[in-house]
Amino acid sequence: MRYLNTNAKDLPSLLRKGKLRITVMGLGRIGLPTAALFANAGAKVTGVDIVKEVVKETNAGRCLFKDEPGLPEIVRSSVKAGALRATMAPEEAISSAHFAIICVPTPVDETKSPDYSAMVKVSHTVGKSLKKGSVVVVESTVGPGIVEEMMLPILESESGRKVGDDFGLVSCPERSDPGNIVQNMRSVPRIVGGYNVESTNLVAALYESAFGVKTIRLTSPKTANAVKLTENLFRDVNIALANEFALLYEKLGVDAIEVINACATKYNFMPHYPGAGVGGPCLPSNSYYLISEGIKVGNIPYIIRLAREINDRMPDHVVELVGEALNETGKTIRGSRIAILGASYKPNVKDVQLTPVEKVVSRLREMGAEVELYDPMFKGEKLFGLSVQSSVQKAVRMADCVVIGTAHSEFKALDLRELSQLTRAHAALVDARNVVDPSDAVGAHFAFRGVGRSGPRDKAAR
Ligand code: SAJ
Repeated sequence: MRYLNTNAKDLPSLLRKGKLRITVMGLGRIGLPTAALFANAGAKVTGVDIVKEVVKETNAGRCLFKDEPGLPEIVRSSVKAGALRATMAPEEAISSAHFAIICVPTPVDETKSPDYSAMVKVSHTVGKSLKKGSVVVVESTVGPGIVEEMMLPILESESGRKVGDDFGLVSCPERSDPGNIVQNMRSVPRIVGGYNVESTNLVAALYESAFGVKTIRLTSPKTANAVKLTENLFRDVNIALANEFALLYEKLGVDAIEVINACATKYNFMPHYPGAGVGGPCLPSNSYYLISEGIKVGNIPYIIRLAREINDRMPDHVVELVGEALNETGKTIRGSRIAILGASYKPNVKDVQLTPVEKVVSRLREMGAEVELYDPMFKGEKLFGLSVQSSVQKAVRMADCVVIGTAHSEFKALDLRELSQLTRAHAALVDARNVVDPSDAVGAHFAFRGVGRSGPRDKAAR
């Protein structure tokens, strides 16, 4: 079947001549950069989103993700050049597209089951207007088999067309690090697994020529989706192992960070670090895609499930450390004023999706603490029912305890002696993200605790 009446060899020139029409479904933190980079590469791109504000801002050349280096400029220039436009009306955009690229969210619901409702909805929408010869590309992260077993039948029944014969279907999962997405999209090799070889080769040629990246061609969408989950769950499980070492070594009086840094000198040790837990739109949910597929075939992935439990318990451990540190100063959590520095789920991004810090804040408030919050990405905004302070200094004023929840770059330059002048005397300091040097904290007369740190001790033991 010759999709698009062309082949992988001729596709790059079609792109350069501006003859390629691409429609991106979902203009979120993955969809918008995907659309903008294709437009930047010469394609005529239409972005479809259900949120009016997103469509309006995009058509005005503005980008909501200001924390994504390089993205605002590419969006502005692509819209100005007429290569990128956004709409809430999908029909025309899909029926005229050579490629329909799906970038809608796949969260988990409160029972930790994958919520594929957006995938089902977009499959119906795309199916209804699917043009003969076009190719559907799935970038969203889903369980292995969801593309073949859930999306494909909908696309066929809605379009009345046959996959393989009339249209292509390919998984090309996004592999971009929020906070570094544009650079990642232009450098990290892409995984491409199609319903057949022709569609796989075509989509591989598309990403190679538009993004300048290498591609790994795989035998099926199911395999491509398994790759995406395997790399994310590998990370989640290794973070859980680091957290388990931290909990154990704290009790044994060994500094887990010192241990991990030393292990990292060995060629086959990939360091992961303990902390307040695992947040974000990806890792806390991705495990459940595989767990649910495993349950369907009677195979429970125990390590993956246990890793989730360990990582999900880390916020409570941070609260335990706050209690311990305050006790050392003769205080308790109840009635104490606690300043939390950092709300985002990871450094230097403006994103609190499933951030462990929210659990820490609500737990401390439940226990009767007065909580102040500061995050450089959210100055002056409301988060977790609190007003985010405008500066570290304002947040820590007269605090009994300071907690570092996110390793934002700004906190790496914290002057702990200055900080101790602003807090109550001999306050507590809990580092949940390995930001400060324990001896500097002790040197500044803080009662110090850190995740994986074995309590206050002198320089020699660091
Ligand atoms: N974290 C730790 N210890 C570590 C590393 C991370 O506690 O050693 C925590 C972070 O603080 C954060 C969470 O884990 O709360 C996730 O951090 P992350 O760096 O994995 O960031 P994500 O979730 O934004 O991005 C991940 C990346 N996946 C991998 O590196 C395998 C990214 O490449 C994916 O594209 C992204 O998921 C995704 O979209 O799936």
